[in-house]
Amino acid sequence: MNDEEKYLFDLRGYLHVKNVLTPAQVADLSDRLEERRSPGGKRSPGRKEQYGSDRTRYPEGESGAFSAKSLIEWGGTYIDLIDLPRIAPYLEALLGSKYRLDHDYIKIDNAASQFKQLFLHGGGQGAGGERDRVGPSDGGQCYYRYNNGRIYNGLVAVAFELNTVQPGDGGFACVPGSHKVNFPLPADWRTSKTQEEMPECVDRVAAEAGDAIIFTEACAHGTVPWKGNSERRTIFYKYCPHAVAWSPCYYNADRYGELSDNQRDMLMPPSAYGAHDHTRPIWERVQADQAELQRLREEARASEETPPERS
Ligand SMILES: O=C(O)CCC(=O)C(=O)O
Repeated sequence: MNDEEKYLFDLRGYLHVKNVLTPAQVADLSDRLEERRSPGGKRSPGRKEQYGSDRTRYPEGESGAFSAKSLIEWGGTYIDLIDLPRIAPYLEALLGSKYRLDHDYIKIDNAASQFKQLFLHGGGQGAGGERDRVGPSDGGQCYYRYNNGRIYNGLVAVAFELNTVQPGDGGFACVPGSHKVNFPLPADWRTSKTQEEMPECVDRVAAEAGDAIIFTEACAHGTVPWKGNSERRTIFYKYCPHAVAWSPCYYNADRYGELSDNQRDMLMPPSAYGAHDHTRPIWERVQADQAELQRLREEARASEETPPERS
């Protein structure tokens, strides 16, 4: 992260980083999404499409802690995104040397989302206050600070665009500088039903396919009602300091095939040590126990589903 980028991030609370993904990476991410998205090629307009490990979604009937859905299960470039060499220096500058991936998801905007209103959340030293969706029980967790030459953040999002978002289409927007503001967002500005209603202080960010928008969740932000002719498909990977967790469920690094040591470390559950000789063996054992539990559950479910043989 160079000095200009540090200046801009500190000033605005977000950074637009161009050409992060190659066309081949965009194509791979896109193909893997579409494979899962449209059984039989049919899309149901108006249906809420959500994929990934959003903070409060669990597969039914499972214990949430180690079994939340994740885009990482989709393999290929979804695994590479955990620790992209182009993005890692930004995360290190914004979060410190040991940070963890907390959750991931994809957001799709199209004609069906044109009536979804902009809901600005986060922002300010208390990150939006007690009614805020980012941290409803303690908004202050979603902090942005600068101290003794270092930047500190409670949660940093990396949004990877799979489609080009033209000016005026919609997509990511924020109130630049609101990560440092001392007053709550005026109530009338929190929601806007249309683009025309949006307060002037909101910045909309147009981006090309393959670009990334890195933002602190402490900056008031949201999604602009969609007006584009095509779709916006955006992948979010959200990172936090190693001792912090936003999602109530953790990744189980044993579930996603081959990962690098760094990727495994970044999927570790939170602890004061982060990925460390003290914590690694403990979590590896917990993950192995969870995998065994899951195997036993699947076995039990399969035997319940097998109809008894006729005598
Ligand atoms: O659509 C966007 O880029 C904003 C997403 C958002 O509000 C969030 O990640 O909290």
